[in-house]
Amino acid sequence: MKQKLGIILIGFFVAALAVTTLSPVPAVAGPIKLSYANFPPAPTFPCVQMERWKKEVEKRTGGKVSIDTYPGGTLLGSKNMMDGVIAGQANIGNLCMAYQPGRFIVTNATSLPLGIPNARVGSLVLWDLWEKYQPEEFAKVKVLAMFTTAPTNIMSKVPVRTLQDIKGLDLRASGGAAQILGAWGANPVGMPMPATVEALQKGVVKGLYSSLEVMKDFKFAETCKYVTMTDTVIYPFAVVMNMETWKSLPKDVQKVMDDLRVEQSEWTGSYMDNHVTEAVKWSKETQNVEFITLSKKEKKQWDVKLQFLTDKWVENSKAKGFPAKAIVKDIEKLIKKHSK
Ligand code: DTR
Repeated sequence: MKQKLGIILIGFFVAALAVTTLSPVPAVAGPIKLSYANFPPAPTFPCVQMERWKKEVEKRTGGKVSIDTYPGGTLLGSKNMMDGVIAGQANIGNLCMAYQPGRFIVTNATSLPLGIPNARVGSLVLWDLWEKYQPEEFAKVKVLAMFTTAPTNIMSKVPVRTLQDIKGLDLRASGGAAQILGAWGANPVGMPMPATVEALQKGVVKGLYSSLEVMKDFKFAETCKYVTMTDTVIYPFAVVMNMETWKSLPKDVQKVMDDLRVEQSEWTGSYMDNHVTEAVKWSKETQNVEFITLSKKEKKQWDVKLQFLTDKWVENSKAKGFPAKAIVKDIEKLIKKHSK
């Protein structure tokens, strides 16, 4: 009897040790600690939404969960975010899917020139699209939020008023957005956002193509004194959690995170839209930036050059086995639905 009890106790001890070493959920009392990695610097929108999520989860779980945030690529960088989270180097990570166009084919379709009007609508469209298609590349993670930037514009050191002005101009962009610059005749230079600061300073690029909140958050308005309003495509983002971490969480904590998913996605879109307005005002009033609106005739010429992009994407993605036409139709329908 005594021997049996001893074996049971040893078994219990081994199991408890396994739980404490393998999972982020502690066997002893105290909050569940989770790490959350992000690639850009703390004041930028991906990190602002991260801090908001952290605060809400800590509050809504009554302190049961405590989240350590790592902005600025201190734990994982922009290109190894997804794999780092899958490998468990961080429990949670925020990634820009546009930086890996070939890996996130379905969700990156939102960055085709289909007329997403703002980040709030973009985020809701992206969420619904992801939920409908549940692409395989997310099978190893738990998706906690999906959101997009506001539409993209040209920020440059030299004025861009016509297609002639953009011809051969070195502009930084990534993913689908880079293709758009190419279609207009610019020379797209691909790099993640954090690398852009130095590239602009060193003159490697003459400007960039992004949502306009970066004029303020990265202080690009100090070097880029011209903005050409194109309001074209958005960049899609995702927040993902390591699957083992997710499975190890208590049901009530999972529920808090599940209930936050759409809310957080929409919150981030709205934050982005408001912050763009603020950054534009700041750039005009304190940095003397000129905002260039293309004439109707000029804009038409720019738009015509983008028409082939969606057809090309459909053709390529269909060849890879994706229901490409249906995806584009769904995005168009969802834009209408969420714009109401
Ligand atoms: N426009 C994309 C994504 C992006 C927009 N704002 C930020 C801020 C920080 C990191 C990425 C982004 C881009 O140009 O990379």
